[in-house]
Amino acid sequence: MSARDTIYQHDAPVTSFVFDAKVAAVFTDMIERSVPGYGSIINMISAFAQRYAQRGSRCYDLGCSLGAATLALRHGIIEPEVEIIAIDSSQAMIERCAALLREDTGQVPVHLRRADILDEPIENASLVVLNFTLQFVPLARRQELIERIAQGLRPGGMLVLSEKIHFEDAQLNALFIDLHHRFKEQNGYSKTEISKKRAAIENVLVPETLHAHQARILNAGFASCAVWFQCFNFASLVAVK
Ligand code: GEK
Repeated sequence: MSARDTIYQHDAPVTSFVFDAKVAAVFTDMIERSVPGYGSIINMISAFAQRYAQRGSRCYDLGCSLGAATLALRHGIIEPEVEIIAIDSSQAMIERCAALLREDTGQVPVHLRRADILDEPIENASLVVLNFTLQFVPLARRQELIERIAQGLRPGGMLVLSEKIHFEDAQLNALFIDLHHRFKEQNGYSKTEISKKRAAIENVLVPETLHAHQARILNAGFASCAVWFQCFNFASLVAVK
């Protein structure tokens, strides 16, 4: 069982959010209590892997954290000779992820790398997962990353992109932020914890509109793209090359 996230229960001044050892130690609890639909999205990544992982290809989990999506891929893949490349830039995440992978009995090989996903080649891919990672990539680098993913995918390959999203309509944007905060309160976070976390991720997690994501994906060379999951200001898209 994952340790409980109490990071913002303390009185220390709020500093910019980083994926350090403290966050890695409570990450599963944090993301499950903070992201509506996270469990469903992880489950469905297995279903996408079952259908889209091609024989002799690679599946990538970019920004893998503790490897929840990596494990979903690993247990969904049915084709032979597939390997998974799981990448995260946080040393603390990689260490914990490696320990969790050692406990898993899945047979698909997983290559875990500590690296910046902006520097890593994407090659011979049939399925690429960006599960709540692009939102942390500098805005100016997002297009080139999605283009490199499109280039590294085989024909018929798939990108799964999950993100916190922003709405152009100010009223709806405020409504969904409010409903998200209510979701967090229902999951045991206090109003103070919620507002401290919000301040900490300001300018670290930069959400965009669904329209901006779809336009970027299609500009990058994907043939089609659709939203397959949404709850308030959290959405997941699939794009096929
Ligand atoms: C999950 N996908 O459980 N290069 C590599 N890693 C990065 C980069 C980068 N440029 N930027 C951020 N990260 C996971 C959850 S969490 C989402 C992903 C969240 C990593 C960062 O270190 C962190 O582990 C992860 O992306 C984002 O399905 O915390 O909301």
